[in-house]
Amino acid sequence: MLKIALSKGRIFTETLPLLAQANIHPLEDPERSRKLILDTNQPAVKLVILRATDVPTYVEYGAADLGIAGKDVLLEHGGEGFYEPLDLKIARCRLMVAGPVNAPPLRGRLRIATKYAKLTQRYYAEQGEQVEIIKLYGSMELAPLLGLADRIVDVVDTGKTLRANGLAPIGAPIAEISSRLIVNKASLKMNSLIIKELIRQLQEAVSSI
Ligand code: PRT
Ligand code: MG
Repeated sequence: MLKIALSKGRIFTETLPLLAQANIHPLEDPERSRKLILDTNQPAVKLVILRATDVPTYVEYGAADLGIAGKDVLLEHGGEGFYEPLDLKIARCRLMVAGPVNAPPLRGRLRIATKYAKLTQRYYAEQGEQVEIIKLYGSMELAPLLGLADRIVDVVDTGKTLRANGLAPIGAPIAEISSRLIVNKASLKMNSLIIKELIRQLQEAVSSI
C-alpha cells in the first residue's frame, strides 16, 4: 500500500494531471467528499488529504509514504526524515518580504509578521539584521495595516493580494517556490521498485506538461 499525502486546493488541482500520467486517478473529489483518505483506481494507492503544513510531518514519521508540499512549507519544516527527489514545478510563487507602499522610514528593530517564523528568523540572521518575528496563522497582509508589524514575509503569486492591501514587495525574492515530491526514507527502502517507478513516471509527466 502506498499513501500519498497532499493538501486540497491548488496543490491537489495541479497534481491531478501529473498523477493521471502515472495512471493514478482518485475515485472521489476532495472538494466534495468529506473523506480524508481517497481511494484511487489502483487499489494499492491512496491519497491522504491534509493541511499543507502537515504534509512533511506525516511523511517524516512514515504515516504517509510520499507527500506533495510547497518548498515554502518544506523550508519552514526543515527535517531529516524524508528525501525530496522531484520538483513538480506546480503551485509556483515567490517568497517575499513586503511592506506598506508609503511607509515612513523605520527606526529600531523591524517587526515581521509571518507564518514562516523559522525561515524568516534564518533569513534575517543571514543578513545580519536583528528583527522581531510575530508568528501568525492567517492573512498576514492585515498585520501592517493594523500596526501589528512593519513588514510581512509571505508567498506572492500575482501580487494582487499585496496591492489590494496597500502593500508592495521589498527587495529580491527570498526564494522561488514550487511544490516538491517528498518520500519517507524507510518507505523508499522497503518499496524501492514501486516508488522509483512512480518517481520516474512523475518526472516524465513534469517534463511533458
Ligand atoms: O489555505 P490554508 O491555510 O489551508 O493552507 P495553505 O495556504 O498553506 O495552503 P494553500 O493550498 O493555500 O497553498 C499551498 C501551497 O501553494 C503553498 O504552500 C505554496 O507553496 C503554494 N502557493 C502558490 C501559494 C500561492 N501560490 C499563493 N498565492 N500559497 C498561497 N498563496 C496565497 C498567499 O499566501 C497570499 O495570501 O495567495 C495570496 C497571494 O496571491 P496573489 O496571487 O494575490 O499574489
Ligand atoms: Mg491558503
